[in-house]
Amino acid sequence: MTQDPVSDLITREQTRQREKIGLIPSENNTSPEVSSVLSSCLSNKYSEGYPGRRYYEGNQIIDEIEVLAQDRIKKLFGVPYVNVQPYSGSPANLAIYMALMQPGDILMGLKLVAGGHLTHGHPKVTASGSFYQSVQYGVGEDAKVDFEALQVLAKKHRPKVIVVGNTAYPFLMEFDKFRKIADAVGAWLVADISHVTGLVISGDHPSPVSDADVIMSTTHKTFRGPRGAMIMVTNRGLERDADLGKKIDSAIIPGLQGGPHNATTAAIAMAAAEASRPEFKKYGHQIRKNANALTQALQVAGLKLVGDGTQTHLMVIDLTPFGPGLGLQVAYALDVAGIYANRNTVPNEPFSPFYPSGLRVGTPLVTTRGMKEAEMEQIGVWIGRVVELVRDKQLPKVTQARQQFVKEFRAWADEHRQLQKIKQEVKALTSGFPLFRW
Ligand code: DSN
Repeated sequence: MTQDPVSDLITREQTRQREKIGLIPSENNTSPEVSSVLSSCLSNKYSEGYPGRRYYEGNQIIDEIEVLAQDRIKKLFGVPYVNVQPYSGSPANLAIYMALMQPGDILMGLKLVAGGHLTHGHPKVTASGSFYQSVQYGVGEDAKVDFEALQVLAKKHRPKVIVVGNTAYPFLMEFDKFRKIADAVGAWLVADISHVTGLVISGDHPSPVSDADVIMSTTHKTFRGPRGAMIMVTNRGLERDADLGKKIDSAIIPGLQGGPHNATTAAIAMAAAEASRPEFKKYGHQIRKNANALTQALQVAGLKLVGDGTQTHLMVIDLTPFGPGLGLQVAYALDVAGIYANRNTVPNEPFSPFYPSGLRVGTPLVTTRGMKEAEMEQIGVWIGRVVELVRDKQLPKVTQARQQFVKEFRAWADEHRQLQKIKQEVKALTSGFPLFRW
């Protein structure tokens, strides 16, 4: 029997992941145990509803699995309520908004260019920015949340919900300051900790549990579980509305979703057990050490970072000193050289999210592979060399000329000898690091 091309494609992707260095801060590798749960028979079962009240028969074991996942998450974070069914972060955030707001109510979140997420009210093109009136807050000159401006905005607009969360914000989220502002205007405080959940567990980032009403996290980033999400309600949230958990449950199903992905639920339970191990704390601490080491190496290589550094697992390299709109070229050339990251906007972005002027890098995945400070130093050197090679490849100011420019740039990079040389060096390094190591 001939082999299905899908198997070959998976093998090729496995090789790509093994040979390259992954610096996308939202990506991570799961343990073999979590991976094997994901491919189990659990995905064959329909189980719309919740444990003990399903719309389908045959869910005796699925019920036990979901309760186990809930109990482990509640214990891990110290929260009284959790829903582990959201398919991912975007529907989870929408479910929270459905539970807390009516269409047309005012939502406040961090601007995308300042490091916020699309689902935090990015105007016009997103559900959160269309169904609700979105008022966005930003950052100051130091790239940190401008709390004075945020307070003025909140008092003026009196939002129903304030979201504190990020995807490209390198600093700690100061939940207590957000709480004070939310209290002053009677808003719900929602913390989206998707990026930093693992750091919250390891004690390397403050926990939002005593300040937020509702907490959302995806489960595949620093938490190192399957692709999915969870919504937690804190004691504070339940004190304000004893039915809040039920409202979240209803917003997930029947509000937004159908049957939960049961293999994912079991993998969340497995990942929660892994996150309770002492080794997980070491992993969280090492993510931070690696982020500091990479920051230093990038700065030694002459690169500027948004906010001049990091307090978390990620950094945004500000490429505007070399001219605006260099993100795509740097990200593409790095990938050719065996290092993949993602282009990203910078605060006061002179171009656009598609042709941005920054590069986002982070250390969760390389930490999972067992890399430490010495490897971060080497990675910083490689990134510096790649930026040096492409810094004069400036994006045309004329919009119509850009597609052709990108095509020619890619052809140039694909053949570049220096990039190929770095790729071989990267391959030699990654051969010493498995995809997952405790
Ligand atoms: N797409 C994720 C990230 O890369 O940060 C957030 O949803």
